[in-house]
Amino acid sequence: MSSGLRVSYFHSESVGGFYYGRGHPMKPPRLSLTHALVKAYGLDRQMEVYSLRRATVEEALLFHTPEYVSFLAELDGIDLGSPPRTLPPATGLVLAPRDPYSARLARCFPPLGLPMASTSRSPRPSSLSHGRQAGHGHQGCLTPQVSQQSAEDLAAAKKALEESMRRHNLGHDDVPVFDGVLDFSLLSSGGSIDGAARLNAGVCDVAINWSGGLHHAKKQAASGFCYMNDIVLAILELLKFNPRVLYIDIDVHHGDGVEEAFYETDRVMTVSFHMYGEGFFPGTGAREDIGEGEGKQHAINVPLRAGIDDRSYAYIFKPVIAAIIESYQPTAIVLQCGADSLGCDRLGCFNLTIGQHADCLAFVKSFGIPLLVLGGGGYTVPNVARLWTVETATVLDVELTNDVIPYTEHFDLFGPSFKLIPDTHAGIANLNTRTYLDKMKSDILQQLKTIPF
Ligand code: TV7
Ligand code: CA
Ligand code: ZN
Repeated sequence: MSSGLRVSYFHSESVGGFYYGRGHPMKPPRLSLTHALVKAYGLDRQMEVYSLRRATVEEALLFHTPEYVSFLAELDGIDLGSPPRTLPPATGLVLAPRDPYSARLARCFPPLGLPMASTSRSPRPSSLSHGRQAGHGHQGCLTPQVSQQSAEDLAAAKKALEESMRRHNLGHDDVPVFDGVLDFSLLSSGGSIDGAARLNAGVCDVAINWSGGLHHAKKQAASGFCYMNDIVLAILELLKFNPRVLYIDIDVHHGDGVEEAFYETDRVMTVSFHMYGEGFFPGTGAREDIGEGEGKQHAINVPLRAGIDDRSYAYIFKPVIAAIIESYQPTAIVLQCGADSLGCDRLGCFNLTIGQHADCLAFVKSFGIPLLVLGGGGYTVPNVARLWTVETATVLDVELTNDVIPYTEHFDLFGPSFKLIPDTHAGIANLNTRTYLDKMKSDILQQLKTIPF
């Protein structure tokens, strides 16, 4: 029935309780939905299930700057959403509404003991920077100290805050400062780092963290729904024991944050398949971007056009990945499984089925190299849960039949088909011609030949 592969899987219910704000396409409850389905199929009994540990600030600092992390901490320690504010109304900043799930989350957040960001000269009482304490309400009213502040001081503080927000690309629609944003990021990162550590220790063959895969975060800036780059942190952990790590990204968006982090090293090869052109986010990942310095030829970009279907995707994915593994000989692989490359995704414009997406994972797994499997994008929520459940089964070599899904408390969300594998075929034209794909394939094989291995 199952392969005997040792699989470590990371999940905590708390991660599904975060809320990016009204109308935001990134919906953490998809992680709870995925886990509910994984359990309903009994997959949790065939692997080791671990809670997400919060990455420590020290771990985060292996990639992110102290200034950025302490700014996130500072923001997360302030109850930005509930008036009366201890800060002047931050006009022009997008603040997420109160998290409806927050009451369910026990958030005990210890003081960070980090130097505060430059905005620490703002007139807030310093106790605010120590974050929320479980069981305490939000700090409601203005302290006398604050109410005595002059208008100029408040204006200066506001300006400093806005300046920091801008510098770290925070607070606009894509990357709102929501309640618990640092907590969410540390949990996601902790799962990916621990997965990497278990692979390093040789105590599992595959590690899975569906709450990871947040590939856009930069060392000192948020981007594209991502605040902390769990993938970079996990790869840094893998690099403690692995001479060469291969990163493969099948999210519909370019894996820019991971590519950038390792652009100048030959110890990590990054490969991203993504929609490219027509102003599609983030706009990077041209075929010509191949790495620099020591890292030259070690970034591989596979820019694709809208509407790519199963056949075209497999046609480019399999030979390219096989050639990369053959020539680079990675000792560990990280696969970002963003579900927004499925057909019918709310943000994506590819046309993959769940079957093909999972086949990519099966293909990568078939090389028998220690593998860290991560989540990522995915905006048609029930399909994200379906895909990552099927992919968890794929890792375990368990075949799930395409029947009505088992009953869970979320059953109603899986309508109208209620099937495990619904038709995700979008009526969108495949603009990737055979000629285009052939040229790209031969370009990439050529790129690999120029690397002296
Ligand atoms: C890994 N596309 C992340 C993918 C990040 C994509 C974008 C939105 C979007 C944001 C919203 C929203 C949205 C319907 C979609 C140029 C802009 C255009 C914000 C409206 N609805 C991952 C990021 C991408 C936020 N950003 O790879 C709140 O779409 O295209 C852009 C940038 C400026 C900002 N505006 C969009 O999958 C996890 N954002 C509704 C509410
Ligand atoms: Ca990608
Ligand atoms: Zn994406």
